[in-house]
Amino acid sequence: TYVVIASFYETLITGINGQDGAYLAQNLIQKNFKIFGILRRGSTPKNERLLKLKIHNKIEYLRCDLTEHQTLQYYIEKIKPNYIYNLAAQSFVQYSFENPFNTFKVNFEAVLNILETLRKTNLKKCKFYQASTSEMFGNVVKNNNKLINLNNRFEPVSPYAVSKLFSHHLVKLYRDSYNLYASTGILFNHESPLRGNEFVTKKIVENLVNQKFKNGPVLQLGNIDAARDWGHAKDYVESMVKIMEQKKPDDYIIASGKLHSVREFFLIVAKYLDFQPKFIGKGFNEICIDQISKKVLMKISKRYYRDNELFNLKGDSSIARKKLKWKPKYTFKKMVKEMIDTEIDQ
Ligand code: G4F
Repeated sequence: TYVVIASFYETLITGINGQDGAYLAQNLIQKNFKIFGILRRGSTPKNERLLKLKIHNKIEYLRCDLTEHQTLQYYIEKIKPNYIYNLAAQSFVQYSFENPFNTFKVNFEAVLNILETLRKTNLKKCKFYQASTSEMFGNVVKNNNKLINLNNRFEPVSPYAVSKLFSHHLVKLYRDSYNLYASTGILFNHESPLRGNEFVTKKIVENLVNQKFKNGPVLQLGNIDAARDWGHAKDYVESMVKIMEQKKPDDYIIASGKLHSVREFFLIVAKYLDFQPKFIGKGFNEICIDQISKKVLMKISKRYYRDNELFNLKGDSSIARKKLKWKPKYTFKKMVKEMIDTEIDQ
């Protein structure tokens, strides 16, 4: 007699073509999960990151606007997924100041939509993961020797952070009121070669590689003394998987616990590319020149300054490390090097 063992679990990922969605799909495909990916409606499917990882034809695509309740409910009832990872978001903080309506629609309504569907269809076996964010804490910790933990208050300072906090509370509400398995990962910044170039790390890498090899234009940055706790997206999606393996739903902080400034990030990239960077001037007049070619590499632009900046966003992930046995494989330096090497090879 043979025992048939199901070799995969049905998993629905929203935002599958984002940096995290693509790495998560790759991670779960390796573990033999069956992946359904929600893509926005449009004439051509946007799946370039999935193509880069060569997993584009291992995914079943569903076309749906996440704020359309009926379509989403139809898909969820049809697939009856074991897992739903909600990674779709308007995730660019600066844009959220310019378009708070759109930010709220995607970042809040979609979550409500999924949770309501799970409640109404009574799909109790389905585990739900919500991508929460360190941005929800704002500038709550002023002392830069201190790490942010779950006992700190939330003090969001951007429309993006407020929308994410709304959803974070919504997840807890559904977990406590309806007994749904709904967890969150409060992830600090995480980067990779798949990062979109509106974010500062990828913007710097892409620009300096272009300046080095293609005579590209001068880099324009905002506040280069802002600092972030930067990890690697591949490590962070592994934490999502571990969060969903837990018996009970909960909230976890995922972070490296180390802070690096944008200036420091820029310097590492410039030096790796054999520039000899030197900063001259102050404030909005500060520039960086390459001492070999005397070319201006970077200048400051007011355009990229935020209405409200965060200064000490550094997280304490000790609970995740202990309970989930999560341990990042990448160091900061290794991550930056991978981003530059990949950019050069493209
Ligand atoms: O790369 P960023 O745009 O990322 P930000 O705002 O920290 O948000 C990212 O991480 C969050 C997790 O904590 C996520 F929730 C969010 O969705 C996103 O993934 O900016 C990083 C820092 C900021 O302090 C910004 O002011 O870099 C500073 N910066 C300086 N010049 C710049 C620039 N940021 C961008 N995007 N472009 C600049 O020219």
